[in-house]
Amino acid sequence: MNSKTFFCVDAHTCGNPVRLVAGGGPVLKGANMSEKRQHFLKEFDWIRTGLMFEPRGHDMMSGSILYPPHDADNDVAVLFIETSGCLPMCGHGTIGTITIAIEEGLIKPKTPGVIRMEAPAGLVLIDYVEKNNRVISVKLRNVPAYLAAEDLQVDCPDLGRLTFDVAYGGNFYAIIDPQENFKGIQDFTASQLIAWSQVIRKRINDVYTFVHPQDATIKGCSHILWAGDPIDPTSTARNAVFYGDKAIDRSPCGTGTSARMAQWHAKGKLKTGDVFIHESIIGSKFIGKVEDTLKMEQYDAIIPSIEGWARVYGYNTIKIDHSDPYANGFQV
Ligand code: PYC
Repeated sequence: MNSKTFFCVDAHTCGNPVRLVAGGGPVLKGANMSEKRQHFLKEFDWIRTGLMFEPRGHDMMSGSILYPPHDADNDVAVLFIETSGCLPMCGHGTIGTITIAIEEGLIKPKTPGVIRMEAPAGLVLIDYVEKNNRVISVKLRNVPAYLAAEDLQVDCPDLGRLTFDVAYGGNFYAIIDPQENFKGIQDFTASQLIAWSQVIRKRINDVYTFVHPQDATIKGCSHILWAGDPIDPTSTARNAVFYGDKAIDRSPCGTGTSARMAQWHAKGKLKTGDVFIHESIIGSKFIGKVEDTLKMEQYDAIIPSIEGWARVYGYNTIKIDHSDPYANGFQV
């Protein structure tokens, strides 16, 4: 087989891309999406790199592939494909994927307006609002989120020593709140944040280990959440989330917002029922809420919800020709 064609629908969620592979995705082995994620990473990762990296994608590119659910009560199962790998969970990816799937008729939910979605990180319950064949908003009740560690330290080039917390919201986040050596993202460019993130993420993972208590395949601090002042004073907070090797999320980051709400809840700054409006680097917003709490192993976890919107902008038939020297993509 010299080439493979993928039928994709492209959208963005609050500014960050979502490329849903509607045709051409591989058949995967596994009893759930966590196992299928491992199979994909072992045998089909060229599809991810070919579709996410340059020349067919770019540093921020992110996408998904739909699978039938493993439990007949659920509506769909989703694999997230990103420049960073296959994330256990992706909030902006979910909002974009559901918007595309409903508008394009790729999912027929058992109950209109409600979708039970299996992600590698667990079950995600979704409510969406549709008007005139357009999805206006998507609200996801995420997997449990928790504060994993507090007051850790890392040395950052230029800034010096930084104190950070680590929280899980579907991925592990190092959260850098404003402090003596870092007054907030408003003082810095995206390129500066990216350069520092590359260094400190490595330093953090060299020293500390983070493993999900219920799924050992979810491990490592993959994302850095830099905090700062909101642009709109009615927002709760703003962030710049670093992911992959060179990306700052243009959306407010669903799993990052979940992690931050878990951090605030654990510190007594948010309580059950509170709303948390999170702004992205470009000022787009997600509405977060602490829906519930639960005990998860040794952690006091929250059930966060995230609400946002996405827009479909194109249909993309992409060929990966194996004789192309850049078939599997590249990063500079
Ligand atoms: O929205 O969860 C998210 C996300 C993760 C990486 C980029 N966006």
